[in-house]
Amino acid sequence: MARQYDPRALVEALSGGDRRALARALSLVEQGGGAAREVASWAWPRGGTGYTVGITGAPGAGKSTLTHRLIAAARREAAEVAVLAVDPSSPFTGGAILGDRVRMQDHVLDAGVYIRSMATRGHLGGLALAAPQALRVLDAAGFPWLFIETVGVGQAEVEVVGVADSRIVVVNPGWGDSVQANKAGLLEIADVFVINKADRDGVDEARADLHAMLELSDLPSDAWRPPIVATVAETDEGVEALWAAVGEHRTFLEETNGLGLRRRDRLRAEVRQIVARSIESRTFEALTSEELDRLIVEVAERRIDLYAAADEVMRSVEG
Ligand SMILES: Nc1nc2c(ncn2[C@@H]2O[C@H](COP(=O)(O)OP(=O)(O)OP(=O)(O)O)[C@@H](O)[C@H]2O)c(=O)[nH]1
Ligand SMILES: [Mg+2]
Repeated sequence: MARQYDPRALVEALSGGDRRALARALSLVEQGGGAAREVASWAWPRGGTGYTVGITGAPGAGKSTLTHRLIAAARREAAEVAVLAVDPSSPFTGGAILGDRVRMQDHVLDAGVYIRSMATRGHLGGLALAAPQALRVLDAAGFPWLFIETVGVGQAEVEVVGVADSRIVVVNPGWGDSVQANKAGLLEIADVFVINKADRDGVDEARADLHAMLELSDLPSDAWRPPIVATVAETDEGVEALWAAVGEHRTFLEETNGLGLRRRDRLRAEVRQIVARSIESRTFEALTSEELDRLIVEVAERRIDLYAAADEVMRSVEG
């Protein structure tokens, strides 16, 4: 069989509420390649109604427990929720994702909640590219709330959570945890800070750290100031306040046209990424590996320099 599932038919079915079609479409997106592209293309015009909330922070900070609580908060408003749990950098996702599944299993019998995990499959860039497309497929399925949880605090996580409209950064009590998050670039992307595990000592220290860093970041006076919310995800304490903070951020974005701008920035970055990737793959398709080897030998023997070699490669695609 040349093609097991027709992307167009899958997208039509999933936007009509067919969850099995949704699962298949997401698998195609995860696998990448031509079918992923087709699914994304068919899904795009059907999306645009969902609002994405990203949740990131260090491993074990309590992201999954919080996500599970936020699902419940959204469900109290009778809104349907889709959750994408991704682990961009760890090759050992099995355990973490399984843990998430177990933690979120309260919701498995709720037809208004759809939970999907995505693992790295060994290449980092792949997931950074696939995660936004997976969100768009979930968007096309009509979920008004889309949650994306990423594990860890590396560049890949920053990139993945960057697709979200509102971004929650989770830290734990004590000095220094938020400084780590800051180093990883999370301060810049945070719309709401959460100090989770507030049942432990050091909430004030964490709050002071965050305040100090926010002061230093020198935000313009009309910019959104990320609120700092303390939670105990285990007991649901502070979760209503967190949900309210997300709602306020959303309102702020919608009322200031920030949402449209933020989404356009994101789309611009993604289109650039796609262009860069296709130029790269086209370039190396135009060149045989023997030709490339010959060129590299010339560089290695210092007959030409690296830039000249790169120019040579570019010429092969132009010519
Ligand atoms: N004391 C305390 N423990 C918590 C709280 N929230 C979560 N935990 C515990 O912290 C551990 C990690 O919680 P998770 O929700 O799995 O954290 P996570 O950030 O999703 O973890 P990874 O996905 O593995 O990075 C679990 O044992 C939770 O029960 C809290 O508010 N207080
Ligand atoms: Mg988790």
